[in-house]
Amino acid sequence: TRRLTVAAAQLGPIQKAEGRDVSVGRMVRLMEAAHRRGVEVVVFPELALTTFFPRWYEADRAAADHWFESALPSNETAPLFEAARKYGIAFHLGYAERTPEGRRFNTAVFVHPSGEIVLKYRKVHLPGHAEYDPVRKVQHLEKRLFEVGDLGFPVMRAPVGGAGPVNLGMLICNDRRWPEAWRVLGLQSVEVVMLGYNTPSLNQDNRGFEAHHLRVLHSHLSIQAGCYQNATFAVATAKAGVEDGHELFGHSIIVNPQGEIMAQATSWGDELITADLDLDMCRLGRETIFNFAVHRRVEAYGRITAQ
Ligand code: CDT
Repeated sequence: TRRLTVAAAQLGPIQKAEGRDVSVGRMVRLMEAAHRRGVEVVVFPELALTTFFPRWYEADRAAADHWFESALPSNETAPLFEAARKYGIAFHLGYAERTPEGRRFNTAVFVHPSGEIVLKYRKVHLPGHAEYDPVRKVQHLEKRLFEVGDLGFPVMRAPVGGAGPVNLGMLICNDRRWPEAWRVLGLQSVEVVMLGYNTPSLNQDNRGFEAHHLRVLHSHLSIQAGCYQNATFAVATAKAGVEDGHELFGHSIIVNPQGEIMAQATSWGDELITADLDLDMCRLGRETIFNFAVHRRVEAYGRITAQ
């Protein structure tokens, strides 16, 4: 059997005034804990290095540039790469990317223990709005701060830990609510989806219908369905707790291809949850009910990609 030990490294809140030295220090401690538990892959959240800054409006877009990374590793993020090398652990990191051409993306990378960036993904489903919204108590300015990802939904077959080559894919936060995104990964026989998120406990647009207690349900429902319908594992890692008065719900999970939750975070702080994945478990769905080559009916799906 092909086995892989993975961790979701949930991060508690990062306040607006806190620098990357604080977040990176906490992340290195989580990697140390991962090493003690025999973990081979650590998954950090979306935009893991800073507070969830799309809640803060800046009339001048360039005034938000200090939240972005123009190089990876940088002096500030180098300790993550050093810990990966020291412990032989691969890691997934969500961060705000500013390219040499000045383009901005909400990005995630998968880094081999050697420090090589093996896979990069840029968030496709950007939620929120582009202009200041006076009706909202909290802004969600991803459409202002980021371009729509231009890399599609890549899956990379890469050697990881003792499992040998594994089909790896990524989603970022709001992407998890979109079955099309999961299916594009499933069509590439993804085996482990790495997914970071920052999700407010309160939906500012709820119109009285999305009660507080349904927020976690909707997150888990999406991830569990995505895993089951595409015969994949997922490691879904939250940023959690209260950032400058704004609550993120946490509840990081690791899910198997049957859609079952294998591990779940129970705190709103820094917390490592782990699971031993038997990757051969992906074969059941892929070879039977979700054997896409046999059962998919693309001739009936035209509306999915029509504009
Ligand atoms: N970060 C992120 O994508 N969060 C969204 C919140 C949507 S509310 C505008 C999410 O789907 O969890």
